[in-house]
Amino acid sequence: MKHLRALLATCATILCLTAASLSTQASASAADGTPVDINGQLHVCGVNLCNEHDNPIQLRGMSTHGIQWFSECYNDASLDALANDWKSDLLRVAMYVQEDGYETDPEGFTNQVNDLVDAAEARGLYSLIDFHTLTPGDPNFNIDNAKTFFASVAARNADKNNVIYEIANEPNGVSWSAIKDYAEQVIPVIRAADPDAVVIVGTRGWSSLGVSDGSDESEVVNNPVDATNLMYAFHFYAASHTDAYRETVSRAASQLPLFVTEFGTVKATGDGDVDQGSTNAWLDLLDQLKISYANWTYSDAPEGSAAFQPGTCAGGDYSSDGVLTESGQLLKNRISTPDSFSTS
Ligand code: IDC
Repeated sequence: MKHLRALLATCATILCLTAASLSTQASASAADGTPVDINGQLHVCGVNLCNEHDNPIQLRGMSTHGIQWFSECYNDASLDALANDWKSDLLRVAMYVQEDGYETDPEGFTNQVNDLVDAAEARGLYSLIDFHTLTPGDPNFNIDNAKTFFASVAARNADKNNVIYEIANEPNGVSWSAIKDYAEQVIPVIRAADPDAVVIVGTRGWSSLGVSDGSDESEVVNNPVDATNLMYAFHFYAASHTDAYRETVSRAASQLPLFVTEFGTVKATGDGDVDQGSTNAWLDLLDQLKISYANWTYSDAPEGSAAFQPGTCAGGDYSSDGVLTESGQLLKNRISTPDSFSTS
């Protein structure tokens, strides 16, 4: 009996080794390099985000909080933890325009964004440059700032292969056609400097594809932005946005390239209790559809959506389990599982 068990165990090991060696021919893991090493320059292929091998991929990562408030949280130690402990693929750099953001110091904020792009690149992470418009909700209010900012960051980062541009965080109180007009003015500015980068545009109703305004994805499907290599942002907060929003994403995902550039585990206020059930339902759906995501926030803000306990950034230890909130623990568990990037 003992021998039989040993024999079975040996067979299982052989099968397992065979399966492992087969799978390494087709997919790459962390052992083969960083997310940027493995995937290189990204592009949109059909409704997916594809790597340089033309295979659909999903990037999983974290968003900064507003960099005008939480710059203390973004440094070598925190970004090492994001790359090495969390095994994140992505850092979203949330640069607010209002609320003491870009408009108060264009040069300073542009430099801060570029420094974070470099820090992500040094660790093999993609960086999402988020022009974080929020209030007012019409992105056209900021169009001159958007053109100046994107002309600058696109020229400066054109030769890098880790940059994705998000041109409007959450349009609200504005029609889809006004958002589309904005996109069709800002995208050519980016393309003139950095022709091959993926661009993401926000959608109506706080990037809900219109659902939070009583509409749905059809307004985009029927009147898409006139640009290639473009994705549409979808945002959700798991305790506020549940089945109807998941159904929209399930439907829309076969028609539009979607990227969840921001989501929270809590209510849309960014605070309150973590909704584990809804968050896991969302992340299972995004995994299944290979939709990339960034979680709000990689910060120690005193609110339920933050990944770290208040005071963590001043302390400088980002790795102990004790520094994580419930939201941070959930996201670290989800993000640190192996990627399945296909390289063949
Ligand atoms: C919230 C922050 C909060 C800040 C507020 C106003 O968590 O600390 O006071 O913005 O700037 C979004 C926005 C994002 C919000 C977040 C939570 O993109 O800026 O952050 N949220 O309310 N959309 C839906 C939720």
